[in-house]
Amino acid sequence: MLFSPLLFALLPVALAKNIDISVGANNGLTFTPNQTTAYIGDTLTFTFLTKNHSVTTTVFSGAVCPPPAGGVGPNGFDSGFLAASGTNTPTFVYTVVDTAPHFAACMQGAGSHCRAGMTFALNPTAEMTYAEFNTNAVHS
Ligand SMILES: *[C@@H]1O[C@H](CO)[C@@H](O)[C@H](O)[C@H]1NC(C)=O
Ligand SMILES: *[C@@H]1O[C@H](CO)[C@@H](O)[C@H](O)[C@H]1NC(C)=O
Ligand SMILES: [Cu+2]
Repeated sequence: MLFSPLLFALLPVALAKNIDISVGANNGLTFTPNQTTAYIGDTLTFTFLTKNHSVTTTVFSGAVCPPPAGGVGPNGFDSGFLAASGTNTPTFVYTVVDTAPHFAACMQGAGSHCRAGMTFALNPTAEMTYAEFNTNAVHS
């Protein structure tokens, strides 16, 4: 009883995990996986495998593409442009700080990658799905 508040405080830290996301696998304009669920304290490691891309948060609908430099917040994120070259595959690590949905896309080509469906969702919901976000991006 006395110790349960402490246990609850420590549990999320103890269970924190990393999720790996490939960026541009097989020269594609893709994030693999293109959506994930994560909890506070988890990390997302984006590995940039080909070309020159970014992962940058943006709005769910409306002016989705291109995402603005710096990303859309609160608690948004932006890797900046990261170019892979041969065996040099840069990474960007984001530590999850809330359970809100975050929608991200690539800034490259003035939004052309984003409009081609280079999109990603962290903690999408039943009302704000990855599929709908991606459709919004393609049509933005
Ligand atoms: C997202 O990834 C899933 C699983 O690989 C795939 O079936 C789906 O086509 C992808 N969606 C888009 C819009 O790329
Ligand atoms: C990556 O793309 C950005 C934006 O187009 C560009 O400014 C930058 O020079 C590129 N970096 C490399 C290494 O090609
Ligand atoms: Cu891109």
